[in-house]
Parts: sequence; C-alpha cells; structure tokens
Amino acid sequence: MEGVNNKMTREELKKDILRYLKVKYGKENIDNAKDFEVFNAVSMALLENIVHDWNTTTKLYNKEKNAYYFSAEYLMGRALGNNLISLGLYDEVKEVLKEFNIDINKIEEIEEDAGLGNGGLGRLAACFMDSAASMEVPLMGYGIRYSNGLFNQKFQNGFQVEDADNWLKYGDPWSIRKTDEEVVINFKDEKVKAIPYDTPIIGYKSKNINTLRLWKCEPVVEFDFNLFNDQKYDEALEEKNRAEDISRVLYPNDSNEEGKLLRLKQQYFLVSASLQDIIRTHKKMWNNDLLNFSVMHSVQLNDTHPVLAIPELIRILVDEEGMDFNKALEISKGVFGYTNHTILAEALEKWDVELIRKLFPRILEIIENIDSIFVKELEEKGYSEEAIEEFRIINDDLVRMANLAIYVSFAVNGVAKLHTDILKNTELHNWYELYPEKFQNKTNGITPRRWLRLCNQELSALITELLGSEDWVKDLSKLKELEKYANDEKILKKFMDIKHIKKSELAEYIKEKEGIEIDPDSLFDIQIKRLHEYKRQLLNGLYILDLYYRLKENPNMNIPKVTFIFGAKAFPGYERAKAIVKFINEIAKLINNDEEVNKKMKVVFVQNYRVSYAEKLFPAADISKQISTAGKEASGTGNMKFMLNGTPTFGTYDGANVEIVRESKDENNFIFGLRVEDIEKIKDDYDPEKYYESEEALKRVINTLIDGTFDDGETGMFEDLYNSLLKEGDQYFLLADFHGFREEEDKVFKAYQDKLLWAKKCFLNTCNAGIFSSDRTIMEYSNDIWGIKPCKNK
Ligand code: 26Q
Repeated sequence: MEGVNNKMTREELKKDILRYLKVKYGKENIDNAKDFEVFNAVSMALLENIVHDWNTTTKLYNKEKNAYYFSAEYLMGRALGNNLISLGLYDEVKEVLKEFNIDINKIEEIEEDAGLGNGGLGRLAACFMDSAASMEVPLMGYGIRYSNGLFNQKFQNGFQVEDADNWLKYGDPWSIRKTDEEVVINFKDEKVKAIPYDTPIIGYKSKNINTLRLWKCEPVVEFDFNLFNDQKYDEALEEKNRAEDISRVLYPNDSNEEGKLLRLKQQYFLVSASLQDIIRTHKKMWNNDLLNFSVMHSVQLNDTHPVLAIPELIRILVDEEGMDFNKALEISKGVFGYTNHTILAEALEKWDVELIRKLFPRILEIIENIDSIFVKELEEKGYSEEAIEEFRIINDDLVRMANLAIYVSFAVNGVAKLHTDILKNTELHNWYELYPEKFQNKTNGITPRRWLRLCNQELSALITELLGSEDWVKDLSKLKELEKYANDEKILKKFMDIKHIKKSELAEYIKEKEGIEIDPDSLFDIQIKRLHEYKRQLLNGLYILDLYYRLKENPNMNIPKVTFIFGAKAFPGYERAKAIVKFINEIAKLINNDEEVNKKMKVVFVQNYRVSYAEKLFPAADISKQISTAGKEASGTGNMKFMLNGTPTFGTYDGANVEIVRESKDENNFIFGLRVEDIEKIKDDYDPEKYYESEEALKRVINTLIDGTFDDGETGMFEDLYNSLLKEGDQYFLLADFHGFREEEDKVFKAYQDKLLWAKKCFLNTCNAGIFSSDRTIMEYSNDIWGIKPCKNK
C-alpha cells in the first residue's frame, strides 16, 4: 500500500483485520462483526504496522535533548481518521472496507472521543502533540488517563443534564499498557502505582512516531485477601478504590473553583510519575549522572496545573539522588517553561498550605525553602517588604502556583500577542520588571491535519489541486499562494460549492442528532466554545431575540435567511452558565415554533459539543462568533479553525482575533465593540442601567428574563441572569456592546447578499490562515524555549 510507514499490501491488511476479529471477538466472518469490533480490528492492524517505527523513534530521541509537555488535559478526540490521514492510508483503508461492504464513515463514527480535557487548553495540547510529531521534533506528552473524560451533555426540557463519559467502553486499541514501566507514587499515608499507557502520535507522512504517555492509577495491593475472606468486601476493596479514584475523572471546570483534595492528588500523581520516568531514562543513558539534566530536558508546564513538578524534581534530586538543595534548584531553573492561559483572577490556582502538608509534607518543606531563598534574593535587590509580599510564593497560608512557576521557570509565555502584552503591562507587570528576559509570546495554533485535511477533505482536495501538491499540509504558509485566485469566479464558485456541501452534511447530522431541520441555504452563524460569562453567549442570545422581535414587527425586513448555532458545555456547578443554556434553549423554542418567523430564522443549540462534533461544525460555518469581553480571552483557537475553513470572524478585538484580522484584513471580518483600552477607561463608572434605559430594543429583550416570557421551571435562574446584568454591574459589559453588536450583524446580513464579494471574504480567510498552524507554534517553542531540533527517523 501507498502509506509511507509500511510496505503493507491490501491483502495483508485484510488478513490482519480478519485475524484480529478472530482472536479478539471470536468472529470468523466479518459480516457478523459489530462496527466497534471492526473499528478495533482495523486500529490494531494499523498499530501492529507502526510499532517498529515507533520504537526506533523513541530510541533516536533518547540520544537527543527532549522536551516534555506536562498537561492535566489532552482533548484528543478520535484517533482512527487522523491516523489514517497521517499514514497516508485513508483512501486505501476506505477501499479495503468497501470491499468488505463496510462504509468507513460508520467505522469512524463508532469511535468514542478521547475527551480528556475541558476546552482550549486541552485541545491545544492535542494539536501540539500532532505538530511535534509532524515536525519531527522530540516532544513527549505526559498526562493522566482519566477513566471518565469530560461529562456528556443532554438537554431535557432545555436544561442541561450531565452523564458520565465512559470513553473506554469499547476498549482503547490505540494505546499500549506498559506494565513493565510502572512507577510508585508516595503520598504521606498512601502508596499507589502509576501505570503508563502509551499512544502513538503519528507524524504526517513521516516515520517519526512520538509518544503520548498517560498514567493510570492502581493500588499496590489488588485487595486485602484476609478481609475478603472474612466477607468484609467493601473494606477489602477500599484501598483499590481509593487508588483508582485518583485517575477516575477529569475535573469539569475551567476556573479554580476551590481547592479540592483529589484534584491536588491528581496533580502530584501526574508530575511525580512523569519525572520519575524521565529521570530513570536519563540515568540509564548518562551513567547515573544528573548534573547534565537541564542540558538534556525541557519541561513545559501547561498552565499551573502541573507546577508541583518543580518541588518534586527538587525532592527527587535532593532526597533520592543526594544532590545539594541549591544545586537542585539551579538545575530546576534550567528545566521548566510555564505557559499562562488566562488572566481571570479566579482561575489562578492557590492551594492551602495545610492541604499540601497533609498529602506531601516534604513537598511543602521544599516550597517553603524556595520561598525563603526567593525572599532573600529580593531583599538583596533592595525590594521593600511590601513589594516582596506581592511576589511571595506562600502568602496567607496559600501557595500561589503561578508565583512558584514564574520564579523557577526560565521562560514564561502568553498565548497570543494581546494576551502577552496584558501579562507584561498589567497582570504580571511586577514580574516583568523583575525578569523581563523570561517573558515571551507564543501565539497559539491548530493542527492543519485534523482541522482541514481530515475534517474538510473536499476543500483539501481543491487546495491540493490548485497548489499542485500536498505540501501545504505540512507547510501551511503555502496557502498564501492561493491569493492569486481571489478574483477568479470559477475558483470562488468551487470554493463556495464545497461550503454548501459541508453545510448540507451538517444539516443532515443535526436533523439526525437534534431532530431539528435547518436549511443549508441559510446563513450559518456559529458560536461553539465552553460556556462562560466572559465568552458572552448571553449577548448573542439577547441579540437573536432582538432580531426575532424586529422580524415580528417587520416581516419584510431585508435579511438573508439565517440559522444560529450554539455548542457549549456548562461546568455542572456553574449555575449561571447553566441558566444561559436554558435561556438560549427557550429562545430557540420560541423562534423555531413560530411559523411566521421560522422560515427566516432558526436557532439550534447542539447537544454534547465535543471534538468530533466540532469537525462537522467548523467547515460548515458562514460566520465565526468570537465575542468575548475584550481582554478576557487569552487567545482562542476555535477562531483559527473557522478561519482556516474559510469563515469570516464576527468578533471583538480580543485574543488571537487581533492577529486574525491583521492577517486577513479588516474588510474580510466583522469587528465590533469595546477594546481593552476602552474598557479601561469606562470600567470605574460603568453604569449598565444607562444603556438599558436608553435603548428600547435592549430593554425589551432583557425584560424577558423577568416578565414571564420564558419559563425557567421556577428555578429563579433567569432572574439571576437579569440581576447579573442590572444589579451586579454587568461585569462583562454586555449592555455596552449590544448596540455595536447589532449594527455589525446588520453589516453581515448586507455583505452576505453579495455572493461574489462574500465568497472572496471567505476565500481570503483561508489564504491567510497559514500562520495559525500549530506547526509554526511548535517550532517557535522548540527554537526559543526548549532548545530542541528536529531529528528525522529514517
Ligand atoms: C484549575 C483548577 C482547578 C480545576 C480546574 C482548573 C482549570 C481547568 C481548565 C483551569 C483552566 C482550564 C482551562 C483553561 C483554558 O482552556 N484556557 C484557554 O486556553 C486556550 C489555549 O491557550 C486559549 O486559547 C483560551 O483563550 C483560554 O481560555
């Protein structure tokens, strides 16, 4: 077959699939096999064929400097389709399955998403894994193999209800359990085992196969035999359950709600296992010498969640390897880089000193030591006592994880230009003055494999045809060369025909999954992301309701037929976010059931938004809604996925939106609302009431929260939303931005009517998206932070 990694023939692949069906499921005839059985058999047959390249890559990397991504989250999504693309075997396997009378789509669709993350930060980690392998750089991912990923979401009567995510129910054919590489983790009163599960990250058309190593927690002793014999079954299993709890479930939260014991145990479990693993290999390679540790390894901390790695590395070096404390600290200062993903104050992690003492007293001791060394340094530099307070790692009996990270790390980075500037100028300004050399920007990116080549095969084929090769998949800057077709009507038509195909496919899928019919000829205006007040789904909802009332008043209003689509999960304990879900579902019900209006507009809130749903939504969008309060969205990466698939951004001047419009030009996007500097100016005497009183349209829609227009099942949740806007100061400036939003959306409607000009806007977005490849981002991290370089597995 044509795949780069293997010289497998079609007949061999068929034989392998049939063999796995036989030994795994006892089926001698593929016609009797269930979809999940075929999925597993195909996956195992492919895995079998890459094991050799995987092992040689690992060996090769061991001799070089490596970087490690430490992340509590990896939002991987499905593996099969992506791996087939990387192996260059997608069409071949499609054919093979067809010969068995099986539709490859059905086999892809049976795969559960690996949803081991909440949102952007977890998906970024997944994109980075893909890019590092494709760029052939020695980056390994370390994380936790949660038995349950992010919860599943359903709507019942418009309310969000959650369900456990059992992603392993059909098995996990893309991972290998490496029992022989387990390590022991010591808590103060508990000892557990960490078992690595390795997943191959296949470089695109490359023989480099990187590794994502996820740890599962298991007990040291399976169960207490004597207690079991005495029929004390629960007690006999107590230790096992306590251990397994550690890797049982991903915390569904994207702000630090409150210190949770189990979450802290998870964090320590992750970093202790990973560092022990790295040090074990290092000692083997370097004859037990650890003095060159920082020469050979860089560890990137994905936000503060893995920051306990800092004291843990020092603990291992000092307590287990007999190194001097100051030397261990010095080495650590050459190992860690820290990425900040948020400026929301409530998301900055702080852990109670007593909690840390209770779980791992030695780690607390080490943190205290670091803190006092740091204080001495500041005193010597002449900082006042008051100034030192702000930098302290321990303050008020709380350990501030970001402070620990910034002090020890040699590099601190933000995730988009605006975000890094805010860190430097305001949020972390004092740190920036202290260590200007540490601060860097690394604008996020997305992998073009999953977010174009896989999810939009039609557009990929067109691009390949126009560019004459598939090189763009590995070098996305090549898209710029397409600009010469921006006035070519024939090409633009092909481009928009593809958009129409993707819209029809989405409409079909939504019909099947949500039971709602939408028109692929309508404008698809899409907002998909985690539910958060700062992301302002509520503003979008209020706007849509306003449009509905305007249409009722004026049925002949000149707007194109429009479909508003939402996708978002609300953290289960975040009541306001759940209220917003319910409110938008109520708006959708009102509009979709109104025969006068539903021929002009519809609203769909899709259930259980996740990576695999996203792959259907991004290619089908006409408008990408990115409307966060300026200054609050660190970067955003969904915005880039829309852009790459040819969708103009409708948004505020925030996060990476700023760079998106810089690349694809103002006239191809729709930017509205307050900017960071405007908010700075008005925030001290901002009065939402003023906007409410002076704009009838706004008043009308806000009043629906309290006048009985909508039913919140007597929860009072709509009134709470009302209060958040009018009684609690409208923290996120919805009212101030309503008017600008409305005017900008009117501009969209107008622009959409000119089909040719619209097509050009979309096309130019694709042409200029090259810079947002995570390949570019990964090379920047490699060059500017990690000091690692590509090494090709030949
Ligand atoms: C922290 C403590 C306790 C429990 C949970 C958490 C927690 C979990 C997840 C805190 C934050 C997160 C996730 C944050 C996140 O996804 N941030 C997003 O990161 C993206 C990648 O850089 C950016 O593009 C987004 O702008 C940013 O919101």
